[in-house]
Amino acid sequence: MRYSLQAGGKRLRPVLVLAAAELNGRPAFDPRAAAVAVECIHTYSLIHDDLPCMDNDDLRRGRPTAHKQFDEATALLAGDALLTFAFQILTDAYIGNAELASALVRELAHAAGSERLIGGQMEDLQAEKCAHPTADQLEFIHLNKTAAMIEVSLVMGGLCGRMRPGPELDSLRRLGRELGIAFQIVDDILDATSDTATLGKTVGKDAKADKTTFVKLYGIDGARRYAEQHTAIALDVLDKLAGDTAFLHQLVATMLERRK
Ligand code: GRG
Repeated sequence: MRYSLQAGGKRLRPVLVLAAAELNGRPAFDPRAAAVAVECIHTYSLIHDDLPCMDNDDLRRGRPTAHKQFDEATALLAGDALLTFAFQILTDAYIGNAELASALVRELAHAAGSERLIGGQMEDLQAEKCAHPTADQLEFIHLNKTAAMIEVSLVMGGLCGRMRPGPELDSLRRLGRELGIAFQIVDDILDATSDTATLGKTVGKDAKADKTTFVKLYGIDGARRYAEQHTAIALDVLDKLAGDTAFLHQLVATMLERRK
């Protein structure tokens, strides 16, 4: 658990939790536990995604993957434990506010469950058996596999900032969806154009496996334009939100230019 969590990574999701929590000034509730919980789920999903029965990867965050460093059983259990630990963190940290704790647990459970993160992963596995997955299928996979965790990070931050269900939280969800798809498109572009040393994970796997990606469907330039379109919508949604959106604006725009 420590090996994979402490390997680093961009920490995008926890930063989104903190940034959303601070949109309306000093947050009502400390968002740091929520931020760590999201990163635990994200790290678990990477450990399991790298397993031989999934993507079978040797390198992650610049280090051997957990099953390479230890063994498959240890990697499986580390992932399971991080998944469970996320909910332990939330219930322990927010025990003094049952309404907030249950809202955070509910959001995270939905995002990480069979209808979002795991559902997206399952669809991804099914699509590999399909000769020509469609653009709609690809969008569905990444709305769930990638965007769900980005979306829930913003929503959990909003909840820590005392946002209630309604237009503000709905805007954060929409922002997360658009940013999530843009993030995945850039991920596909980097897989096709970057190198293993820079990314800290094996590149070129999608093309080698002839996997349907945004790059395969639209080409590098087309994918880039598509990422720009989603980013523009994300920024538009963000700019209509009340509060100090400057940091999130810069973060969302920067994700389009990321190199890893
Ligand atoms: C339940 C068996 C089982 C597996 C779960 C859901 C799942 C497997 C895997 C999905 C994980 C995955 C690869 C999602 C794609 C999203 C993505 C581009 C992840 C990489 O995120 P970054 O670039 O990573 O933010 P860092 O390392 O920077 O945190």
